[in-house]
Amino acid sequence: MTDKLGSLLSKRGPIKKIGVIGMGYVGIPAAALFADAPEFDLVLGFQRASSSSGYKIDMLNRGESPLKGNEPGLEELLRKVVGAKKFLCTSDFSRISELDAVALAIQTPFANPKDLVPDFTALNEGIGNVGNYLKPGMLVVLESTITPGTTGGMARGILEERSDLIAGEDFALAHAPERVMVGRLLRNIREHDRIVGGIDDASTQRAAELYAPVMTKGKIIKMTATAAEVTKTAENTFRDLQIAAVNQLALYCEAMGVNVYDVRAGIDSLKGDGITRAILWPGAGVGGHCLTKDTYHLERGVKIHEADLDYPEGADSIYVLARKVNDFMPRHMFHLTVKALERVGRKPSGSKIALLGWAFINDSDDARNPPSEPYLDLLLEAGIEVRIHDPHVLSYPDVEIIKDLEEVIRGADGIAIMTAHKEYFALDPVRAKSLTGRKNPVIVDGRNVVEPDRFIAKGFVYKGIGRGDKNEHVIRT
Ligand code: SAJ
Repeated sequence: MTDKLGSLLSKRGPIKKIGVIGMGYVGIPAAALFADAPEFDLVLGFQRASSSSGYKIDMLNRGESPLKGNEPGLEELLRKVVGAKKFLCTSDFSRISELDAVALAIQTPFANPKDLVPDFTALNEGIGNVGNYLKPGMLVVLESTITPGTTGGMARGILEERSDLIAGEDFALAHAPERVMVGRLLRNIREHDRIVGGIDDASTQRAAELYAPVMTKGKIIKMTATAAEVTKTAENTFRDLQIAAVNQLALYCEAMGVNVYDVRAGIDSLKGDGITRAILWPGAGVGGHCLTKDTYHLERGVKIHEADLDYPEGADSIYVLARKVNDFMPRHMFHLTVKALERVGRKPSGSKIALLGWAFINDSDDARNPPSEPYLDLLLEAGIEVRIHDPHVLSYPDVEIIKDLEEVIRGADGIAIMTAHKEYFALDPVRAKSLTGRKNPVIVDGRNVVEPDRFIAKGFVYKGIGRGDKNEHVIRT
């Protein structure tokens, strides 16, 4: 820390005016909570007035949430902070110059995971906008999940080049990654511990000052900017790895005629001193905006330091392998579907499948990178006619989502469950069978939603991920 930054920050005093760039699943709840904190006077939410997302500006300034799906407490909080004139959404980026702190919450997808090439277009534009209006003594925080090294590298470079100011001397710079999940955005920000990593101690301290007022249960965990970037990408990579481990176990259990859920319960039973067991749930795939890409951010981060990496000669990264296993699960669902149809003498071509669940996660409308999409592509390639049901997802490009579950099942040769929406746990084998009009309809369960015996008893041909104990059952005629 240079004394210069320290004195600039103390001269500026406590953070009062905040900006949040990117009005999405991360930026909107963050801005609303900052605005609701008595410590802060005003929060500006910055949104480009683009044709695709400009509509959000007026909605937010009416106190309405443009986020789809149920987000407990968010709409009320927005109405409150807009009503109190503590939150305003604008596309006028020049107002950044009047702020004490700016947080960037912009999507960081991968253009090409294979070559580890991220698409930082939107992020760079956001950082550039901050750089254009940056003033001495301001704090810039990156909440987006980014490749380790980005805060002190690319982001710092753009900010310094645009502002002619020096990070760590004239302004503070930090990474404080988001840890939110749809359906509980506000609670996650309030209750999860917050990783805060500055390019220097003053930046870390200033960023901690920004987040402390919005946290109820969570505590601030301080570290360097790069350690914070690794923490975020690694925590999602580890979750993806844990899911891949149980997905691989599920494939093994199918091959060995064993029920993975018995095995899982067995493994999970070993508890006690020093034994932590986080065995997750197998399923039809891993979707969403986070686990599908954060591994590649971590891999890209270490690639930059490749020269110093000591790793088994010629061995693949277990993290990338985990991605491959999880990306394989929709194809495994396809293989199970074809095998089930073959058991009733049906060729894939010309068969009809009712695909249940388009959202990437249960009881949500979030359809970012849904595992159902690669599954659908494989079904269509095989000449299978598909009707899709999802109780929450309203629309999706080039895909028709039908709200009437019975209409989707009517006349189908089989049912495939891709998302564990609670509605599907009530699926009735008698009603479903009569809707299909088939003597032996098939059901392929990608989320262990149905009780196999209830369906097998009614003449269904059952296949389930990890259900080696049932997948070759005797067909009841
Ligand atoms: N999934 C499984 N088996 C499991 C858990 C999940 O197949 O046991 C699948 C889900 O069906 C879904 C995908 O994985 O398709 C992702 O599910 P998720 O529960 O990880 O949901 P995300 O991606 O929204 O949330 C993750 C969380 N990360 C961690 O818990 C380490 C969340 O805390 C992060 O805030 C979020 O990523 C993010 O934004 O990074």
